[in-house]
Amino acid sequence: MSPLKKVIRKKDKLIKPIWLMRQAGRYLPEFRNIREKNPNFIELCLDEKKVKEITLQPLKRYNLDAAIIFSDILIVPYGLGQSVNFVKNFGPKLGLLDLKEVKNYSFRSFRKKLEPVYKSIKFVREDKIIKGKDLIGFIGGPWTTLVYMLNQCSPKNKLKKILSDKNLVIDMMKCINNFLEIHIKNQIKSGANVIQIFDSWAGLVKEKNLENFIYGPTKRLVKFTQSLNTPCICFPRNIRNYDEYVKLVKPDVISIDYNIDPKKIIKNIKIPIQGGMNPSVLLTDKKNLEKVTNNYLNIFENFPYIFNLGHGVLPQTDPNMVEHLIKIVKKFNERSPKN
Ligand code: 1CP
Repeated sequence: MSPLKKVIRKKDKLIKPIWLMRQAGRYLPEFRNIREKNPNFIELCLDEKKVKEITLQPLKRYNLDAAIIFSDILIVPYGLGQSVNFVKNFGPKLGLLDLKEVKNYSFRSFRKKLEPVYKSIKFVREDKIIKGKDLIGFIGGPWTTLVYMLNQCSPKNKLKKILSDKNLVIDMMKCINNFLEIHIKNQIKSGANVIQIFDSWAGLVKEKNLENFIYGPTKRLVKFTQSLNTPCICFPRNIRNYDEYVKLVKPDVISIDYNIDPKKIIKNIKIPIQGGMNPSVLLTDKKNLEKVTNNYLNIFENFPYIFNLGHGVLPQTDPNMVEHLIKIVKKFNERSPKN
C-alpha cells in the first residue's frame, strides 16, 4: 500500500509520509531553467513531456513519498475557453467570461482541451521512480476556481463586486462543478490515486455564505471522488472553523494552514490531518527548522498525519533546506515504536 494510503485507509500512526504543496516549482533551479525557455505557462502545462519532467524533478532530488502533477488550478478556466495568462510581477490575468457560453460549453470540448494533462499523468505513472508512491491529482475548490474566473485576477490584486452577487455565484458553481467532476474523473482514470482540493480563498467567504459557497459544492466533489474509490484531501485555507468544515464536507484528510494551532486541532478532529508548518520556517536556519519540524511531528506522533506545509513552498526557498526538512521527517520515521 502506498504511503499516503496507509495513513488515509489504515490510519497508520507509525509512518509520517511527506510531500510538499508547490514542491515542483519556482524554488528549483531545474524548474526555472525550463520555465525561462517556456514563457507561456499554460502551454507549458500542456506539454506532456515537460510536465512529466517537472513533476518528477523533486522526486529525483529528494526522498519524497508523493508527486503532485505539475499543472494549475486555472487549467479548468482554460479548459472552459476562458483565456488565462500569467503576467510577470502581477500573476494570472483571465479574459472576459461569457456566462452563457460557459453554461453551454460541451463536456467533449473541455476534455479535448485538457487531454494533454491526462496524457502527462499517464506518462508520470509509467516512470519507475513513482512506483509504490502516490501521484496526487488536484483541482481548485469550486469557490476558489470561480473567484479567479469572475475576478479575472488574484484577489491579492483586487476583489471585484461581482463576487457578492450570491445568485450568480450559486448558479455558476452548479455549472462549474460538472466540469470539476470531469477533471477529477479523468485525472484518476489516467493514474492519479489521491485528489487534493485547493480552496485557497475559502477564508474570503462570509459566515452566512459558507454553506452555499464552500460546504455544499465541495461536499459534492468529495463524495464524487470517494465514489471513484479515491481519497480526497481538502485544503480550505484560512477557513475559520475547520471542525465544522470536516463535519459537513467529510473529506478523507484535512490539510491545515499555518494559522492553526496543531495541539488544539487534534482534540476536535478525528480524521487524518496533513500539513500546518509555516513555509517561511524554510527561510530560517537548519537548527530552527529541526525544532519546528520536530514539534509538529511530536504533536502528531499518535495521530494519522501526513507531513506537509501550511501553504506552498515559497519561491525564495533554498533547495538545501527542503532536503534537510525531508531528512528530519525521514529520521523521525525511523524511531522505534512506542509500546
Ligand atoms: O513560474 C511561474 O510564473 C509559474 C508559477 C506557478 C507554478 C509553478 C503557477 C502560477 N502555478 C504553478 C504550479 C502549481 N499551482 C501547482 C503544481 C506544482 C506543485 O504544487 O508542486 C499547483 C498544485 C498549483 C496550485 C495553485 N495555483 C493554487 C492553489 C495553491 C495555493 O498556492 O494556494 C492557486 C491559488 C493557483 C493559482 C496560481 N498559479 C500561478 C500563480 C502565480 C497563481 C496565483 C496565485 C495568487 O493568486 O497569488
